[in-house]
Amino acid sequence: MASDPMDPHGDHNTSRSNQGGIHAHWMPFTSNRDFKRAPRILTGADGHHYLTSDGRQAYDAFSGLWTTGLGHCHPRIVEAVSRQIATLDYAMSFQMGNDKAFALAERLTALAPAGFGQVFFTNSGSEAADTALKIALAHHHAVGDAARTRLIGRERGYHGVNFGGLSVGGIAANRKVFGASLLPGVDHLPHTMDLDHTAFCRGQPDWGAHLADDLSRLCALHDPATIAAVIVEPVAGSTGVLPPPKGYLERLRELCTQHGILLIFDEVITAFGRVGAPFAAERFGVVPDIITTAKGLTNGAIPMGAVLVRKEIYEALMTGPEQLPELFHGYTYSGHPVAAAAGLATLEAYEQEGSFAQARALEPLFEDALHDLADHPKVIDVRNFGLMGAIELAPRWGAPGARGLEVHKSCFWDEDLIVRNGGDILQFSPFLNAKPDDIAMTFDKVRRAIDRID
Ligand code: PXG
Repeated sequence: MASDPMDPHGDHNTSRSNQGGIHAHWMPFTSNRDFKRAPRILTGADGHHYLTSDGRQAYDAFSGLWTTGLGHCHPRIVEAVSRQIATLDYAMSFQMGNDKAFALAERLTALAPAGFGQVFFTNSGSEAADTALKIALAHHHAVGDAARTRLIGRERGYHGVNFGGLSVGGIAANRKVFGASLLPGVDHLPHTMDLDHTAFCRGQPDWGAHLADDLSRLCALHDPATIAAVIVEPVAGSTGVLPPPKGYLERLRELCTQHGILLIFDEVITAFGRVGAPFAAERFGVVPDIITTAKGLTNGAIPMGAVLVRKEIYEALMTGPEQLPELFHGYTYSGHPVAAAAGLATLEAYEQEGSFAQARALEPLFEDALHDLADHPKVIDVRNFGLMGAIELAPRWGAPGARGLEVHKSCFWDEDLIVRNGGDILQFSPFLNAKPDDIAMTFDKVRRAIDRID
């Protein structure tokens, strides 16, 4: 066994659970005991590759965690962050401001669909979800509609892990332990996947727009005058890429408008080129009232999230005594100058490199390469939209999630490839500027890895 626990090369099947160096870190969304037997540790990155602790270059087929569309250690972002941290490392965000946060907010609203006038900064997508829900409630309160307190999410939805986002989220494994402590007054729309109708669909399925009509049922059940907001991901991401059925988002928008319900798009994944446009709202031609985002806002380099709101929402809240905050909400690090500098450099890079158009042009090639795996006997579905893709494996009998994790590990150890698995669903998030050959190489490697496991 290698003596250095950070260098697992060559003996990754052996137990190292008693060694020093890897115990203290309780890893998020990770099978800790399994991981610590053979840690997969990254120590560097450059462009489209990571450096592993055992000295290998691994191709990143997940762009960080849907975060890093421009590639790792982008020179423009590295430079902006380095300069900013040496100029203004931190500035109080309450009753004070910093120049970079204002500049980023202006730039972000200019990129957003028409009518979005303000941005509230957070540090993550989870905080953005909870902030958006609170803004929706505060808005109704401010306009004299305080009975609207109910929040509607969707089955299989993911809006982070804080109590608000978790409550409207619909991934059972994330919720079940927290039971009665989730928010009251929350209901869920059905998710939009049914393999009988949608399996191996390329892009948006033709089937499923009618599932948006379930909002009418919830309105009838709860009284629409009690519903504050509906929150959905335009393309559900972490549940394993569920593109919206054709006409679905349009129908949801219609129903929300009809009943005075605010529509929130969680664009933590789908913004900044991931679906070939600045925001999925633009790609689908459906404009919500509130947009949350994070990840690609800073190319993943510094944590930051944001909530964009339509002008009327902000304006409705600009009431009350002028010496007091209009919204009693905020984070110590809201609009952090270093994160804002990273955000500005990222948005400049997207513009200068034409990243959104670049991503859009890659879609057909990515779709073809992904769907090449459709014939594999262990594959039960392939789904995609924009540069988001998923391959769903048939679970091994009695061991759900085992195949997915084994493919992830085999890609890492045997193929020098980083692939994300959520249970038995493999997820793909190519760089906005991925090379066509690398997309082809990715799926050759994935096929070999799927072949290799039982
Ligand atoms: N909303 C959406 C739509 C997300 O995808 C969050 C909120 C939460 O963001 P933070 O920054 O608080 O993590 C996310 C995060 C996956 C995966 O495997 C995706 C996320 C998180 C963990 C795993 O696809 N997205």
